[in-house]
Amino acid sequence: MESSHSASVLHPASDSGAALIDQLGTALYVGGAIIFVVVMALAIYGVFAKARAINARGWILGGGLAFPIVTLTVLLMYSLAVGNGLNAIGSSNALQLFLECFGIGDARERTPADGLLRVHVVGKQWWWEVRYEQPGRQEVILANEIRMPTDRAVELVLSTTDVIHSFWAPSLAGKVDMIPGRTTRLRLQTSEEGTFRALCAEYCGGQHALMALYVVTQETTDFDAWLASQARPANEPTDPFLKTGYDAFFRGECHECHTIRGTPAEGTSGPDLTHVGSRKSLAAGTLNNHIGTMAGWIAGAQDVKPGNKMPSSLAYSGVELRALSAWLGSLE
Ligand code: HEC
Ligand SMILES: [Cu+2]
Repeated sequence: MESSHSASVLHPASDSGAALIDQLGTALYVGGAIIFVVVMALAIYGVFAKARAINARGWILGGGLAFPIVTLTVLLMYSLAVGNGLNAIGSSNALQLFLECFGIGDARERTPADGLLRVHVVGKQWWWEVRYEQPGRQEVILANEIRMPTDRAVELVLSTTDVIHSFWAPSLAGKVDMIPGRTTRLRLQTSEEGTFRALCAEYCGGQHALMALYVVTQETTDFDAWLASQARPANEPTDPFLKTGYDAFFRGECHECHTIRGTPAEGTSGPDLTHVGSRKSLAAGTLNNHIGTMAGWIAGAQDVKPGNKMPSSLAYSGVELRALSAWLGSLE
C-alpha cells in the first residue's frame, strides 16, 4: 500500500536508516526515564526514611563512578554503531554490514555497479537539482523529487552551488549538510512504498522555509519505467492549443534559464523542465503541481516565493498563460 508520510522522525519508514535512529532515540528516552525514576525514588527515600549509617564509599564508587562509566560506554558504542550502520545501508552481506558498523571496511568505496543507485543532489537557492548517474546512458535530470526502488539502496551525493543547505528526509534517514566546495553522502533505503516529505534543514536565506522536496519509493518495475521515461526527450506539440503554449515559452525568457531536452531550450540556471508535468510539486514542495498552480507560478513567481531567481511573467495574455501551463503540464 502506498502511504504518504509527513516529515516526522517519530514515524520512520520500515527498514530505513530513520528506523535505526528511532531505536537509538527510544533507548535513550526509556533509559533516561528509568534512571530518573530510580534517582527520584532514592531522593524521596533519603528525605523520609529513618536516619541510619550507609556505606558512603560503596554508593559513591558504585553509583557515582562505575554506573555512569559502564552506561555511557555502552551507549557510546551503541550510538557509534548506529552512525556507522547508517553509512553501511545497502551493504549486501551481513558480515560486511557488521564490519562496517564498527568502522572496519569502507562503505563508501563501492560503485553503482554493486547495485547501488547513485543520485547527485545539488542544493540551490531555493530548490534542489536531482541528477541520476546513468553510466553510458542519457543522464536523467529533474528537480525537487527523488524516486527510488524499494529493493535497493540509493546513495545521495550532496553538494551546493551557493550557501550551506542541509538534506533531511526525517522518515528515511539522518540529516546531512551540503557544504560549499565539498561533497557529502547519505544512504537512503526502505522497503516501504510511499511519498516522503524532505526539507532543507539549514537556514539558507529568505525562502529557506519553502525549500522542500519529495522522496517517492516505488516497486522496481514502476521505478525502472519511470527512469526510462525521464530519459526520453520532450516533443514539439502537434495540438494547436499546446503549440500556442510552446510558442509562448520561447517568446518569453524562459529558455534562458530552463532546459527542455528535445527543444532549443538549454538554460541551466533554473530547474530542468523536460518532465516537469510528472512531478508532484512546483517550486520545491511549495505548490501541488496542476495547471492552476503552474499558471500562478509563472505569472506570480515573485509573489509565491519573493526573492527567488525566477521573475514573474506578467506579459502573457490569459489564453497564452493557460496554453503555456497546459503544455508544461503535458511534459510527463
Ligand atoms: C532568470 C531565470 C529564469 C527565468 C527567465 C525563468 N525561470 Fe522558471 N525558474 C527559475 C528558477 C531559479 C526556478 C526555481 C525557483 C524555486 O523553486 O525557488 C524556476 C522554477 C520554474 C518552474 C518550477 C519547476 C519545478 O520543478 O519546481 C517552472 C514550471 C518554471 N520555472 C517555468 C518558467 C517559465 C514558463 C518561464 C518563462 C515564462 C520561466 N520559468 C522563466 C529561473 C527562471
Ligand atoms: Cu536550503
